Amino acid sequence: MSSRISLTQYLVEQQRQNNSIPPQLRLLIEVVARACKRIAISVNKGALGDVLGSADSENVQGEVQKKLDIIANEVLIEANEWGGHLAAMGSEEMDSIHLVPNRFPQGEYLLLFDPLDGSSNIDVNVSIGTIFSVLRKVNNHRGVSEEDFLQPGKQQAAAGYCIYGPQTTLVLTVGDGVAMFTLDREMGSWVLTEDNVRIPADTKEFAINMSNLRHWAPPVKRYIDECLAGTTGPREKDFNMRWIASMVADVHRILCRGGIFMYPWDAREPQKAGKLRLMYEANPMGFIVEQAGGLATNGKQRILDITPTKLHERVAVVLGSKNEVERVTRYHLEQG
Ligand code: AHM
Ligand code: MG
Repeated sequence: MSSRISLTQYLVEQQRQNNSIPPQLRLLIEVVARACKRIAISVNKGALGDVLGSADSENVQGEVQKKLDIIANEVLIEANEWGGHLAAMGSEEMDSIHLVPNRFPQGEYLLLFDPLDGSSNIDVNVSIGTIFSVLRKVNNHRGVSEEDFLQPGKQQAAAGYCIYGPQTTLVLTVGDGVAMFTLDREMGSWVLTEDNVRIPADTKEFAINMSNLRHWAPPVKRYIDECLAGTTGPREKDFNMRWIASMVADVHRILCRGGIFMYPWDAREPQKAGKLRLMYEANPMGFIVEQAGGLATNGKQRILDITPTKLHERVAVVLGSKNEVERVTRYHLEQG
């Protein structure tokens, strides 16, 4: 008999051992994981399932929605609204929050997600993913508003992502380390394949969209210039570059073997934000990376300390191997 344990077993054991998972949170995570299985089926079908290409719509950020963005969003809503564990949901693909309908019991958690991250990769058969973040509803009255969601990332009760790649893998933290579960398609179950994931503190690999180089701020330019200078430069080593254009896939590589990921703000954005969204991209990824021993900042400040002012707020992101993120952050702070 195999000694591998399932997601359900893992969650029950966590609940028993250190009480880090109340029953409603356990149910929530299982439901999200089940929704990810359904999304994986659509992703895998591709052209055969008529799920590729764009829909005739735009999301709140003015991006053209892909069919799979919409399908994944619907799957997550449908799976989560009736279970009694949630009060409301927020999504990259919805302008405002989605309340649990009155006909269902209201739970004590808030769920945020990017249903299909890396949308530009859908049609070209490159890894994509689902990212999610779980907050507690801190007020006790029945109503929920967007304000209830505006909590700093350090208050997340759980976070995770599912990567649809050569394997389908669910990565999860409930604030007690990071665990990875691989989908066993024949059995239809999530199997624990890596526990206590740790990101090495040092790395020789960076991930950034180099085509934006001319727009970067000086600290980012300095960091990348030094990496590119190789063995004769100040870093005295050669660096390698990877850019998948799916944050989920880039972060997954960093969790598996270290590295630094950056999506900095650049001169085209007077707001000094970035491309990525704080509440359903940077916060969950920041939580996971920190739980694996890495760091996540916006260049100057820890991402998990930022109090959001709106649901779709954007943020600059620097995350991954501790010593490299510290270096980039130092360069920003030195610059003032
Ligand atoms: P999406 O949520 O619309 O897919 O956009 C976010 C994605 C990230 O996954 C990725 O890191 C980034 O956008 C890629 O951006 P670029 O097209 O500049 O390479
Ligand atoms: Mg995204």
